[in-house]
Amino acid sequence: MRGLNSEQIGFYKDQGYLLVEDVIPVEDIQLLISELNETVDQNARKAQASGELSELFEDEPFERRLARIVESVTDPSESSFTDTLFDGLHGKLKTNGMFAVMTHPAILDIVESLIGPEILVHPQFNIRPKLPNQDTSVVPWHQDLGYLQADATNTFMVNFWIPLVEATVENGCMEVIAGSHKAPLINHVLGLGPGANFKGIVDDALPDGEQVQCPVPLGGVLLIQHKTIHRSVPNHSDHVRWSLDLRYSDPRMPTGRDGVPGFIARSQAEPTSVANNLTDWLRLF
Ligand SMILES: O=C(O)CCC(=O)C(=O)O
Repeated sequence: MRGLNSEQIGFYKDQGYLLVEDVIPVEDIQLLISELNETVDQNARKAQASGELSELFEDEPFERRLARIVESVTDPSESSFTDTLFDGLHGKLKTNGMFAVMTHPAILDIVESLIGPEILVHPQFNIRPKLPNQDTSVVPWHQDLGYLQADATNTFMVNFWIPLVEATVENGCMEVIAGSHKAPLINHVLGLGPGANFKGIVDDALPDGEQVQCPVPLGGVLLIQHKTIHRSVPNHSDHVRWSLDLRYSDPRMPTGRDGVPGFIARSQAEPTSVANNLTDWLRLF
């Protein structure tokens, strides 16, 4: 696959979202998964050493180990346990595995087919381990622009949501409101979601439009735009719904994140500006 075809581009521009299957071969996300596995292992050992965890669950696979660890402790929300266990497992992870996915040629080809050959990996990105029945990782309706400075309003962003395990309705996939990217930026209020920990849009302010559940098989991606209204549903499975959300834009346009650098992943105009590896990326900080 080299980018999106015209039918896919038409759907994405009209509906504000697009599901694309078979984008990233599973072996190409394996380095990131191995890094996460390694971090889970180290964190579990630290929690065990400090007496906060009795069993390491070493034989559990990637998608279940963290969930089993959390289930096994009496108060998993105790902050020193949470700090130890989730250290390096959420948010803006900067590793070789993350760099490899962010700069994956199949992903950049999709971006190029939408915004051309000048491509910035946007500074706003996340890795998310969404645990079973965990309120604080259920994200309420929002637009990504609601989390950015207003100068990014006219920046066309290609936002990717990429599962690291198959994402299903049961384990907490994304939902989008079709066509909602054509709405203006809607007021975002604090304290929404079942954990009251996110900024989002109250139900009464949602525009009309079909609410579409978006399961994504491993290797697939969900694309949205910065005004597409979306949320994630609760994880009622027995495993962790690991995912990444990444954004791409034209480096000449405002990112809405002043002071936080993204990095250039492709450029015809200034090829020497491209970050070729993790070291080049880290050098920007
Ligand atoms: O992964 C999730 O649960 C939510 C992701 C999200 O809201 C986003 O990428 O903006």
